[in-house]
Amino acid sequence: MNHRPLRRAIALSLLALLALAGTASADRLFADGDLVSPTTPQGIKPLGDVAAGAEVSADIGFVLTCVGVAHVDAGQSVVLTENGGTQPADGEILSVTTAVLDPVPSDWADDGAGCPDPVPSLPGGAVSTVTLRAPTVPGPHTFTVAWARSFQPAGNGDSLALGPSMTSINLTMNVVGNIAPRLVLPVSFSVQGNTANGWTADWSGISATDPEDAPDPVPTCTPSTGTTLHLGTTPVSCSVTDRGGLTTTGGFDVTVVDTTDPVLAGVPADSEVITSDPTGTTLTYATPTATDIVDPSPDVTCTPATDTHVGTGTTTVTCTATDASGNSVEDAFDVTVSYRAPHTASATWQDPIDVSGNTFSTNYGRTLPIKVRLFVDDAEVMTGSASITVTPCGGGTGLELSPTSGGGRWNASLDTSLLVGSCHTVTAWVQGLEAGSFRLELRGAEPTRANKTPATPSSTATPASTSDTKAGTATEATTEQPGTSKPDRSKDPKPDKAGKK
Ligand SMILES: [Ca+2]
Ligand SMILES: [Ca+2]
Ligand SMILES: [Ca+2]
Repeated sequence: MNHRPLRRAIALSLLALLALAGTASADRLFADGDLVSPTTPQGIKPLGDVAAGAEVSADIGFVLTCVGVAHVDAGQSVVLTENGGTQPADGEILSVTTAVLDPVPSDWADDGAGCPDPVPSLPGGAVSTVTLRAPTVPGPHTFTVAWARSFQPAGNGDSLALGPSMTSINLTMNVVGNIAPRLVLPVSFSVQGNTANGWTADWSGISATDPEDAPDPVPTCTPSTGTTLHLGTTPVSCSVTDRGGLTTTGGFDVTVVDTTDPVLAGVPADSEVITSDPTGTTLTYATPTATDIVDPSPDVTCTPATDTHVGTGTTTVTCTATDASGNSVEDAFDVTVSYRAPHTASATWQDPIDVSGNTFSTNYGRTLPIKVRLFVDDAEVMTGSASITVTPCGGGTGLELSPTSGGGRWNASLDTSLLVGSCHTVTAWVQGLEAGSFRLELRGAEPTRANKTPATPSSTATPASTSDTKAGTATEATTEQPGTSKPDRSKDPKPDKAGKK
């Protein structure tokens, strides 16, 4: 830029100062008009240290001083508008706003008249905002900003009202080199786990500032945001680099903890079990499950465990879920075991079967009527399921007869000619229980004669191994369910136990 305006501005500023020194000399030396100058002392505005290339603004105020014999008219305002200036290499005057000074009061000097004593001056009451971009070269720099003057409204002799002086200012600054960005990091902290195996890293609170960069540079951290930090302490390293290439690093520790209990689910309700085993029963239950925010598979243990034999009475089963951090939760349920005696069945064989010594003998080939009374828990049974099986004493294929009830007993007919061999066991069954049996010996039978096709082949419904079963009683080995109908024990008569061994 040319240096002439600047030099002239300085010169005129000095003249203005002289003018302010005394009315007499001003009147004598200048027939010029009033003076508009910045309020800043000596026309210099120091801006201090400024980052290289940074934008910096300053508000400039003005004062109107009465000089000479040409004046701003009463009621007129002076309007100051941007009018160039000079800037150091690599710097720039970005903007200068317009300032409209307060109107001149009625007691200001009239055109053609000298200024009164003391010389009046008028603070402008308006400011012009100057925005500069600092050079990038470090060191002291000076900008000069000038304003053009005009009047609002137009008045008398406006071209002479302000004389030849310029309204300008020098702005000085000291450019410092690029300043490193500043990281905004948290101090080391502990946090509750919020996901499986740890805590999801969230660095949304981490930022950086930089005096030169707009917007501010964005820091990055390792591990990155979104990473799962496992239980324990993880060091986090962050860095940020500004557009000038300066990097700032920092770090902090994150300690992830889990102090939250797991949650048990599926704990069985209290229950009651009836058993025919006087020593109790075997506990059977589904082990509960557990979930936990951090531990994907917390341990679950229950005491006593399922498949444990427990006695009669109430057993409290306590289940505990424990996560990997040792947090645990407990729940319990009761199992009440009651003993109930097993069912027993008995049979009373009737004429013509004469069981003496548990053996009945008859001639081979005879069709033998079998009549039997059946009892369960001493109560006579006349309906439901009953059967009679006939099996060879030495084992092998036998017969099954389906008796029908009638005449106060169960009746079946056994054609002994269908039997192979001379010795058989005849067994009566009721409600799945073995009620009684006797040994049938067939006189005249051929122990080794060829097999005959049985009139009624044994079916799969035939209870197994009847030959080794004690006659007269049977027990249910399995646990009963509550509500099983029980025989009416009040019914008479008491059965004859002849069929029992
Ligand atoms: Ca005038
Ligand atoms: Ca910087
Ligand atoms: Ca937990």
